[in-house]
Amino acid sequence: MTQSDSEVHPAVESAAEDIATMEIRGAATIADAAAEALAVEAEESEAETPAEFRATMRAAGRRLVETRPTAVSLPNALRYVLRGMGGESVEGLRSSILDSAAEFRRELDQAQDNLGRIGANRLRDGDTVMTHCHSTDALSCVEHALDQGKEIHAIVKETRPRKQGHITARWLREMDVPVTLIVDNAARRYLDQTDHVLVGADSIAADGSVINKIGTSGLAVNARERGVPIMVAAQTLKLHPDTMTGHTVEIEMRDEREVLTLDDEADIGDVTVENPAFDVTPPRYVDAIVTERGQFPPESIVTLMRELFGDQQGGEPWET
Ligand code: RUB
Repeated sequence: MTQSDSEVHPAVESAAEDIATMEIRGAATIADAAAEALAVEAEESEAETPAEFRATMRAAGRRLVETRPTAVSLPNALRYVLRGMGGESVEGLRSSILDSAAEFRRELDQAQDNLGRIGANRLRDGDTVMTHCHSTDALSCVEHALDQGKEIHAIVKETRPRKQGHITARWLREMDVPVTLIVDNAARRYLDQTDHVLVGADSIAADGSVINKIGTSGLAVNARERGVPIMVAAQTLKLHPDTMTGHTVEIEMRDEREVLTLDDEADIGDVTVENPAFDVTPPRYVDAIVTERGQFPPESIVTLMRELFGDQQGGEPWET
């Protein structure tokens, strides 16, 4: 059977489902899963002509890109892999996708490692970090600080409504870091015992704004008021190219049932529930954005963006 333009491989469908339902979550992990799904699509495509193969890959890209709107790592991953597609034959096209997906995934790992080494230099022996949500980039900084022989403590925010803080707490405990788990509303009180607020990012805008899990901006404002530095660990995959030309980052609104169960609603009565998944922290509340290319004051991140995206023109590689 030949796959039509609208059909995608079951592995792509399943990755898309998992991303949409947050079985796969966190910007870097989503990017990795998307690249892997494109590789499976290429490997197992039954396309008979180069045109058919290209159409199949574009359809896979479209299916994946529509899953979640805020983390730019997803379209950036798809762009990287699909722009690497080249060749005259189906076999040539297939191997170009497999090569670019493998290269992307290798670089993702490497970038996180390099970022962690740089971020760790900001942490001193005996420091306490406060975390929000679950960021593999942020945890890479802690891991490297431990490798440098530093003792690190963590105050972990629960992060309602999906409690990604529990995942962070588990990872930190696996690294033997002492963890104090707090509800989100307790954060301000515990800032007095915190040396660094350490968070990740789903997208970084050209003006240095940080888009991350809902609650990051309130935490940053409180931390600034208490004089606690705010460090954002975000590999360059999180830089949002469209914001260089004035576009804003779409904030995902999620299902009200993440906030209010049917039973709770029956008890309370009819209420409107708003459930934004992310918020925007203005650059003035951020001390440093740590990337694999070094650490940057947020206002200067646009220079790095010009260097990385300056020559990218034209439409999206998943569009027909
Ligand atoms: C995850 C989240 C993370 C960033 C960075 O949100 O906001 O802080 O994605 O993660 P969700 P990483 O759980 O809704 O996907 O550093 O791992 O890329």
